[in-house]
Amino acid sequence: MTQKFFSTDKIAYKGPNNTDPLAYSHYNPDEIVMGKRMEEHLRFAVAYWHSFAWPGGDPFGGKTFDRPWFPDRISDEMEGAKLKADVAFDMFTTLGAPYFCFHDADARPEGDNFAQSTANLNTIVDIFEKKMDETGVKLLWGTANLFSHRRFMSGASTNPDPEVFAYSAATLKTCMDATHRLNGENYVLWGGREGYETLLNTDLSREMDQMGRMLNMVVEYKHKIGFKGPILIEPKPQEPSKHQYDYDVATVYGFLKKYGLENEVKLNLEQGHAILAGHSFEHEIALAQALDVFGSIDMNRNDYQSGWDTDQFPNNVPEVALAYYHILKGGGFTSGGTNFDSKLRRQSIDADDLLIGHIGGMDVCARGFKAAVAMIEDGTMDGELAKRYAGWDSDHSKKILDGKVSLEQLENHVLENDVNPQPRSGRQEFLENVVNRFV
Ligand code: XLS
Ligand code: NI
Ligand code: NI
Repeated sequence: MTQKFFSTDKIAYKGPNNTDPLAYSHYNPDEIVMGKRMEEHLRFAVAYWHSFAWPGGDPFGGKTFDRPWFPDRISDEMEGAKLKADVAFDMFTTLGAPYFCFHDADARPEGDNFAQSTANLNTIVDIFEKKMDETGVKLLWGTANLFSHRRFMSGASTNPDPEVFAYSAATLKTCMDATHRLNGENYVLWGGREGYETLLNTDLSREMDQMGRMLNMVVEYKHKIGFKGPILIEPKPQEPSKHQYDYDVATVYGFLKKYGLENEVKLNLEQGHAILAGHSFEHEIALAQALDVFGSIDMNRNDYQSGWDTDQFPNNVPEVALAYYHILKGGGFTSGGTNFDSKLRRQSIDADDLLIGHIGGMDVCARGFKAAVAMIEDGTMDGELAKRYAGWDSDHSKKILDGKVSLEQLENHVLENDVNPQPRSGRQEFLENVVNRFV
């Protein structure tokens, strides 16, 4: 790189009274919390696509960002891709972000055919490998973009044309190979256009079977190449299609069960997608944990009024705190992490806006995380929960759950003991007030 892109090369932690926009006020990677460095708890990742490939368009207007690696600034697309990688790794190290995530299409130019696209990808993967070695930045997950190109307009694995299914399978293989080579810690599948607009032209049950088959092939291939990280599905209820097959955690779990994959595949949960599905983020996290399929998170919010997947940087500490509260209660991240699948607003056109967006996101997550830790260490919430269900600790109740008691026996129990349960307060306001002590 000849010219510096950002105005600084290191974002430092300056503490809660900091006013420097290019410094952290709450995210202190080295701070020990619950016996571990904060960096190891939160496992932040930068998303390659929104920060470096997205031009700032909306349905009413095109590009607002003027990046030196965009095709109108540099005619050799491969040179553009290399410059993009330079700036991307410069940003990861400037932020001190330990991880990144990418799709094939973010990183390499599309070739004239599949073989050329793959060759382009592999050239960039060589560059990534070298830069990862030099910087210590790691890959949280890789994924395939099976939704932007017009060949995928009717879906990838759910396409009515089996040759699109084949093209998608081939692309998935190349992206899994790339992720494996770069020691990616997970592999993500977001459904993209796996859904439909109208049943007038859609055979829903056939499309689900196609998708189930593809997912099984992905799992078979993962074992074949010895990829150790989990395959993660990212649920989303709509956008781009009206009805997406991966609607939410509950829907995806049903899908995994039907195709025999509930022990093979876990989930990558995005806050904005939870909101689109009419759920809170913590609901999706807690449900995935209850079903033993929690994997990783995309920590980007939606605008509550617009109803779109606006992919904004998080800025709501109480919401983020409850998300981490549940993540921590489930034991914290293993292979997963906190990926910012977030993009700038299209008027934020300066290079440093990219840094500022991520700094804010990381600070909000750090504050929320510390609040969650304080809630756990305080123990009031857990104590209240334990009290609420204490009745189930008795031997008699345990027998019920163990399947040793019938309906008739319970009738006898009620009659013999003159059982007449009295309602007890759910104490929601009290618990909300407890949460407010920490956020
Ligand atoms: C889109 C998704 C996408 C995935 C990766 O809404 O969030 O960005 O995270 O394909
Ligand atoms: Ni999204
Ligand atoms: Ni996402």
